[in-house]
Amino acid sequence: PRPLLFISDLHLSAAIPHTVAAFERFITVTADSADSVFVLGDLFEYWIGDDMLAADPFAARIAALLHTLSERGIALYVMHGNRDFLLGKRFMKAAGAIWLPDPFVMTAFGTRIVLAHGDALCTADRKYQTFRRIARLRALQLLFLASPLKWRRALAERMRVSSEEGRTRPPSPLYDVTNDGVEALFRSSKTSTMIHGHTHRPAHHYETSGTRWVLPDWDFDHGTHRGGYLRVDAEGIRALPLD
Ligand code: OKV
Ligand code: MN
Repeated sequence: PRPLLFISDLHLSAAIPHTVAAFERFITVTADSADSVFVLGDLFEYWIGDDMLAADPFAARIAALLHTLSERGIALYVMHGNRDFLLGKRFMKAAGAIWLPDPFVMTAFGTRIVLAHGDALCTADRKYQTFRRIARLRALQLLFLASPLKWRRALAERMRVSSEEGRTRPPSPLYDVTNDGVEALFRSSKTSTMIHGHTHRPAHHYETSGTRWVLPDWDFDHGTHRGGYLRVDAEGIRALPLD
């Protein structure tokens, strides 16, 4: 049986062509022998509405690239991240994707696995959790989506700049998952295997209630070669670099 591949946190935009090229290679070459591809959030650097597909050639190009998966009989599942939680039905159709709620429990090769983006597990970051609760109100989303694309772009740009200003080196534990968040998800999902992204701290952890795999973020544009994916098959779960 063919493997399942998991990726997240590509943060794609036209400004990072080498990362886009690595993703193109992953979709056309690496994924060609897979059963399915799971994108666990933050495929895009930002997403301010599905009308981007008509207004932004880059967005349309990525959707068309993803659509080649379903054309080859490879299933594509897309979960929202903290940046692209406005990816909607029109995008899913253009990409040939099936939307997954966060969290989502699946069974792969006989093992129950809980999938999440990971931002909801960062419970120590109270400021972010407040933003998350507000920005996920459906009424507020509809109001935002009804405003001119130009305004939405301006707000996205301001938010991007201020979030980059707030970034710290070394990364603060405030922006990592908490033990409370992880244990609560193991308990509510009745699983002992978890896969998530978001924190940009790729690892395999043995927690109190199970095993936790953290996906890497991708960046081939800032003098770095970061990226990779998880492969799940009959042998188990394995972290792999890009070829
Ligand atoms: C998303 C983040 C930019 C982090 C706004 C309602 C409200 C949605 C929105 C606006 C911003 C998503 C949709 C974006 C996340 C950033 C920068 C940092 C840390 C509203 C619904 F409240 F304003 F009406 N947004 N965009 N960041 O540009 O994609 O998560 S975004
Ligand atoms: Mn994220």
